[in-house]
Amino acid sequence: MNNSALSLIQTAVHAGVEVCFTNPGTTEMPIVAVFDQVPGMRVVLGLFEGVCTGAADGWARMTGRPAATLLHLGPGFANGIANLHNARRARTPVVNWIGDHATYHRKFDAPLTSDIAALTNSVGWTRTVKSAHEMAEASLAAVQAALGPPGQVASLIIPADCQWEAKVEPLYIKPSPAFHEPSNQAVKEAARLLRKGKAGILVGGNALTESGFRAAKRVAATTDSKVWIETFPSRQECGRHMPIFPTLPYFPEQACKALAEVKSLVLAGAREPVAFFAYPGQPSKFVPDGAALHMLADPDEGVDAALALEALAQELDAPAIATSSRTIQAYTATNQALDPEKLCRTMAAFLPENAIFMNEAATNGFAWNAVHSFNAEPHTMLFTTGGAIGQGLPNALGAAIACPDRRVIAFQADGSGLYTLQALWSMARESADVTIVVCANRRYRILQAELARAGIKEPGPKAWALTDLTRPVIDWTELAKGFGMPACSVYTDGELADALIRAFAEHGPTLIEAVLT
Ligand SMILES: Cc1ncc(C[n+]2csc(CCOP(=O)(O)OP(=O)(O)O)c2C)c(N)n1
Repeated sequence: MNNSALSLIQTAVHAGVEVCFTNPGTTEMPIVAVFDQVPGMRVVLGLFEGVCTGAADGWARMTGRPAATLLHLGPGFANGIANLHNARRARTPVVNWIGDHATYHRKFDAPLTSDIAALTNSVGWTRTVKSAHEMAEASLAAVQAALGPPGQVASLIIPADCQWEAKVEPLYIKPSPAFHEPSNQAVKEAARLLRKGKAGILVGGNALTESGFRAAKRVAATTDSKVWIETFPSRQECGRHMPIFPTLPYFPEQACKALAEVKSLVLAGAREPVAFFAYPGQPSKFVPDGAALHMLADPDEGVDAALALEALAQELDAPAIATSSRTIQAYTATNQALDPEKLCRTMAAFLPENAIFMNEAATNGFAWNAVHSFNAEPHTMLFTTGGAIGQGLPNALGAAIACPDRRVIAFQADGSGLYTLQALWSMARESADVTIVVCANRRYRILQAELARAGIKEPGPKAWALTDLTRPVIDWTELAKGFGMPACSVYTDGELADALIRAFAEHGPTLIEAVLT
């Protein structure tokens, strides 16, 4: 086969795209047919499009380069939108190839015809390929658009005839994901505000690296200011070697309280902090009226926020601070029933060095960010950035394929995990080194908390039923085995510790259902 579909893939491979997560159909067959001709492109089948998009996001978060998805017209793309929303909010580079009906076939309005661009536009950059001749150039343009900076979701809509027609020469160009340097003026203004005192720094985005955190610590020590980490980071370096900073709380009353005293807030890789949701009588914005907000490094402009913090430390003549790692305390199990605290403590004690920790544990994971991640071996944390649940398992799959030499842990709330459960099958098929710990509290606990916050002391049976995951109880071990991976259930911290030790000693995926009381 020597057609334009081949140019699409060859150009993408040269541009740094090494993997395609796909659930294809007839309109993508020319692309499917040429994959075997391109050795540099790995293909991974996802059994639901949300798995493909979430995996592409996870791969890109770990490599800084886009992965591709190959999806089937509007309905296939629509199935993957929630995780593309998360990718958009995380500014992750993702390239979607979406097959469409042949150009001459569209006017017949066959059953799968729809307005694909209306969907793709909602998550980022879109281009519809008009002819086979533009395929190589369009392929490169999509990768370039995805890389930004800032990173974004880039979708190419590719009619089937544009795939099967004559080959055009591929382009051999590798764009690089260079971030912009911070402006001198922004650095100087940040220094001026911080010197005035009663200031805070909100770090986020690409500031959450070791160098970014260390620079933030120097700045904070020199100016006596406080540092918070944004509530929903995309990727954060964590561990016992990192300075300890609090995450800005999720609930508005707590976040407002945290920021109540600041006279100015410097934003490094983070946007102005606002409430996730509005609540009656609660403010949408967290920074007190009259306080100054200053953008040191705008995440939407693709500025290197870690570099900006280093420049700020230099501007302030902030002395270097000796780095020291905290010692991990010897672990003793209580052998009591698991709760979120015992769960996180045990996970931290056994986390392998250099692990990737996908945290979609929801209410079970709050204590991870607040306390336990600082007392674990160095690791990279990924987080559900856009609030659309169902990112965790696919992200873990993508991260494992991106970094085969690192152990991936999917710390997974049960309700959220059920959105994209088919990721288990792809993990098993790809022998991905993922250890999944399902926090089986058998409820949508956050929604029960929201009902209580809304003042509903005794929810009616219908309202309660909408937050309850019993009746029937979900059998996670059978589900995992059905998708082709070993699994067990644990009820105490001691059992969890044993299961983790066993899982980390093996290659390939394992699921541990941690049953919470
Ligand atoms: C795509 C999507 N659908 C629905 C929601 C609303 N939602 C937020 S949290 C949640 C349930 C979370 O339950 P679980 O994952 O079990 O975590 P827990 O609250 O029990 O800790 C739901 C349904 C959402 N955020 N995203």
